[in-house]
Amino acid sequence: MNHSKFLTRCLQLANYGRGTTSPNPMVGAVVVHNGVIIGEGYHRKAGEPHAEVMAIRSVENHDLLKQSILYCSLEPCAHYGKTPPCCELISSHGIPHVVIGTGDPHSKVDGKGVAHLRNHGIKVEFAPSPKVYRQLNEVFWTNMTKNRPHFTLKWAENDSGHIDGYRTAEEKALSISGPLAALRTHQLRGSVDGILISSKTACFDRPSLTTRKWSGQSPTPIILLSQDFPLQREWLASLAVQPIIIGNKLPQGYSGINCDPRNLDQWVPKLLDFGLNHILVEGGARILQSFIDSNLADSIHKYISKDQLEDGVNAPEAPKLTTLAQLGNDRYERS
Ligand code: AOF
Ligand code: ZN
Repeated sequence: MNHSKFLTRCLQLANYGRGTTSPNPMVGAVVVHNGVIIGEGYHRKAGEPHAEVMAIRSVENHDLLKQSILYCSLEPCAHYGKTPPCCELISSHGIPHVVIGTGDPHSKVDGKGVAHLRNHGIKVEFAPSPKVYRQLNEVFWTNMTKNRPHFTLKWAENDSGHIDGYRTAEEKALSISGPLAALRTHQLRGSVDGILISSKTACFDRPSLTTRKWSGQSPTPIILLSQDFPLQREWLASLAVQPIIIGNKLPQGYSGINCDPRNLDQWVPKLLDFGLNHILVEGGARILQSFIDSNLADSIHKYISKDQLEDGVNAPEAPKLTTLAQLGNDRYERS
């Protein structure tokens, strides 16, 4: 039996849940009888049925389940979360054979789903490599295995390696990347839960931090408070989404985490409590560098324009990136 095409179908199905499953992973499942797909399903939203449940429910003749193979992109769960364990549903239907893309890193599952199936005499096989099934849910993976949000870093620099000129808060920021890069950035903003900047960037640029140029929700602003750059109430009040502030003296009426923002260990894991599973770090340079140096840069998106500047604020030093595309005049690189 060629498992790969059915596992690929699981990935396609899982992708239908993109953008709506968080904090849960995207998962797809397929029921195959004598080489023919007789049921399909995917996980649509946290709190709603899992992919395996949807796939089994979609099979018209349940008698066929006893001679079918169930394919799923993620190990069937073994715990009562918002929904009951999928592994029990599978064994109760007498499905004799299950093929899985990758194990589930959730501490309440992590092999227990597979153990339940094998203990019930079910043959369990895995995809030859778990890589693509993990990549599909990289945010979930970071959340589960590192107990912190997944961080995507983004900046634009020019050909001389500067992200800005030297300037005062009254002077406008140097415009570096073009309109296509801006579209991509807004697409990214529409796919994350939070967007993180320093209070220096807030004071200098007064950014709106919204998803204006793409569809999707605007992320929650997360602002790292530096004593040298107090936040202006007017700017805070202008934000489309109520921000979360990290710092020693939180402004009245705003929630956040009371701590020294330079100690990343103190506040980074706590962001999960605010439902911030995926965070876009947009600057400035010092914050971006501290995320890279602390091994928190899970993904980097960088735009490089053709302009040169004699002197200015140095861009962060990034690990080697891969060129993905030319977006107008900007080279788009990613880790
Ligand atoms: C599966 N199939 O389609 C998904 C799974 O609160 P619950 O009950 O929805 O459980 C959420 C956890 O279940 C989630 O953290 C992950 O470990 C697993 N997700 N498992 O068998 C699915 N979405
Ligand atoms: Zn499940």
